[in-house]
Amino acid sequence: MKKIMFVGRVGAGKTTLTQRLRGEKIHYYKTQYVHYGDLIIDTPGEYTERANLAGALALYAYEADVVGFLIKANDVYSIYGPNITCMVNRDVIGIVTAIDRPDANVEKCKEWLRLAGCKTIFALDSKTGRGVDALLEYLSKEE
Ligand SMILES: Nc1nc2c(ncn2[C@@H]2O[C@H](COP(=O)(O)OP(=O)(O)OP(=O)(O)O)[C@@H](O)[C@H]2O)c(=O)[nH]1
Ligand SMILES: [Mg+2]
Repeated sequence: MKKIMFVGRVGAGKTTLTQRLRGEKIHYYKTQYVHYGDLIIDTPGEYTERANLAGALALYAYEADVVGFLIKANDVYSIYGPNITCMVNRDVIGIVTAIDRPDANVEKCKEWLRLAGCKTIFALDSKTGRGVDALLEYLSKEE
């Protein structure tokens, strides 16, 4: 299995996806510090949003095989700058979460992730589980 680090703004769905991938009961928990697990590194959204905390993410990225940029499907803007993936020295994949919400705009989010530089993008819903298998399959493939 690849080790993945999740980044994304507050509420993007990093912790909910972590719970889903681990087969845990889904419950709301505000991430307050970096949760460093065996295969998943879950980070607080503030680390992605605040420049003075973002440096910590670079260090944790060294410990991961792949970094996942998350955007929630009903988000109204993207925090990822154009081609920002080239700043990460690991593979970066895009993940659109909450695709089963009635106000989801999945294609818009995929476009934001493509602009950020993500070549591989998954679209899923951690609550219903739709699309999660494709991500699991990607993570379980050794390269
Ligand atoms: N319907 C739906 N709701 C989701 C999904 N992912 C997250 N949510 C909801 O969005 C809210 C925030 O999700 P979190 O997983 O805590 O977000 P986070 O990215 O970990 O946020 P921080 O820890 O604050 O950085 C919660 O109420 C979740 O239930 C999803 O795939 N589908
Ligand atoms: Mg969280």
